[in-house]
Amino acid sequence: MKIYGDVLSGNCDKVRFTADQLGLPYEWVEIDSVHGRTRTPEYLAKFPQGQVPAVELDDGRTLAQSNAIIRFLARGSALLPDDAFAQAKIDEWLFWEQNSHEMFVANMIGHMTYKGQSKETREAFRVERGEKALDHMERQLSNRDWLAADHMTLADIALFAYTRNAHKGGFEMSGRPHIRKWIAACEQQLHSA
Ligand SMILES: N[C@@H](CCC(=O)N[C@@H](CS)C(=O)NCC(=O)O)C(=O)O
Repeated sequence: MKIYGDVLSGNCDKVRFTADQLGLPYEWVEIDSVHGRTRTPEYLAKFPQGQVPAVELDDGRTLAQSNAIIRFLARGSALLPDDAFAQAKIDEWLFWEQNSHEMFVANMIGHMTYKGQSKETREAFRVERGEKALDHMERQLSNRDWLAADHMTLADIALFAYTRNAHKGGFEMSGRPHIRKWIAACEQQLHSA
């Protein structure tokens, strides 16, 4: 399998972390998404959505969208338990991540890192929605170690990717001890793979 990704992208981190955690062999193809390499005719011919991450399987089939990819890679593993309801609880987090977290937390990280803009120039509604998303996570993690099960699942990997860098988007994490504890647990688990 080839993983097309940008090392600076949290969406791509999700795929890398999942593959590494499962010990799946892959070739990493670095694509500079900030400087238009996802928009070349060659890339678009393979991946019409023009984004990373994307994967190309050994038989030539391709798949895009970080959460679709990690769901495919993790099938049959503890990261995505077989039980239908357990999977649905993980999906609940994966959809929420794209709709209510990534658009705001990741966007502000990009604003202050790739674009080099100041904290003061962040869009107010994105800051507000990002704070709300982090508050939700903090509450959810106040009485559990992992987001969707009693062990690390894809829900944790998907949310960890950008939450670990939320401070780089100007979000204050010192008052969010449960998220910080969970980040440390995710790091420990992923680094021990
Ligand atoms: N919903 C997509 C978002 C992917 C995405 O936003 N990729 C960015 C990098 S993080 C990208 O490829 N940007 C370059 C472009 O859109 O041309 C996913 O989860 O995979």
